[in-house]
Amino acid sequence: MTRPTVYHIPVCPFCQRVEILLSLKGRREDVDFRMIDITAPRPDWLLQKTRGTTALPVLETADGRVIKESLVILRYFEDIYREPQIAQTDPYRRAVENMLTTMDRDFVAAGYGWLMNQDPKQRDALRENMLKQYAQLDDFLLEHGAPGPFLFETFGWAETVFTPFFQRFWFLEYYEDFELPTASRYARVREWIDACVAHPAAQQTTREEVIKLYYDYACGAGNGALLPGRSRSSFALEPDWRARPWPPRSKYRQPAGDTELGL
Ligand SMILES: N[C@@H](CCC(=O)N[C@@H](CS)C(=O)NCC(=O)O)C(=O)O
Repeated sequence: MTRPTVYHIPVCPFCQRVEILLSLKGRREDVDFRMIDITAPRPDWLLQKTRGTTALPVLETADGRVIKESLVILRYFEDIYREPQIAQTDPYRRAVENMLTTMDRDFVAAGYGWLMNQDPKQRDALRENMLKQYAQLDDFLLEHGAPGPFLFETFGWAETVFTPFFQRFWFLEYYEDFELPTASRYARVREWIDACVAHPAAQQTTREEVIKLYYDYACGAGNGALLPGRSRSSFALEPDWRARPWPPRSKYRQPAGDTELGL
């Protein structure tokens, strides 16, 4: 093997981070991306490479070594494709970027936790929790960031880490009627999000793809799991999502079947 290969799942936000970084570096065409169907058991050849773990992305380097975890893979590509540098080089600015990056964990958990919730009584609390996350990001950007729209002058490391999730959270608008309020306490983070999702290096997915593929997540079944009465997951590669109808927005009623979802 002479080229690195990334094993990835379509619409996986962690995998998209890698594509964004490579695009920023003008290196996307130097790396092979091999799609894995999350709705089927992982093939044996892949499990052998990962020694049994199933989470993706996984990188197989040009000399056949295996690297897991999206942030570790980003760092590896940052190190082997040195120019242009995407991470900050000044130690303090790098620390700021890293502080922001570590906030992704709670942000992601809040968004996915709300999407997967099946108890209507929990909605208000989950909305509040989500707003708290946005308020914390806003506060961080005001304290440490440039005037805007990005953390520093350009779309960089923190934007690479967060943007896939800003785009996934389109599912909260659709399935939970969530909108980030126009109040001034969210103005800085709103500006950040708008600039991130519009950036040319981050156009690997669309709102329509996210909403159609994440229908089963909205009904409580994540990672390609099958809901009762269904024979295909909304994460299936076939039929192509473009050919499917938009799913029902109501996630607290009886889930739609294969036919209604165009599966
Ligand atoms: N911490 C990991 C998370 C990766 C992850 O959760 N990937 C999901 C897809 S979005 C996955 O592979 N799920 C299937 C599985 O874990 O078997 C990373 O940053 O790479």
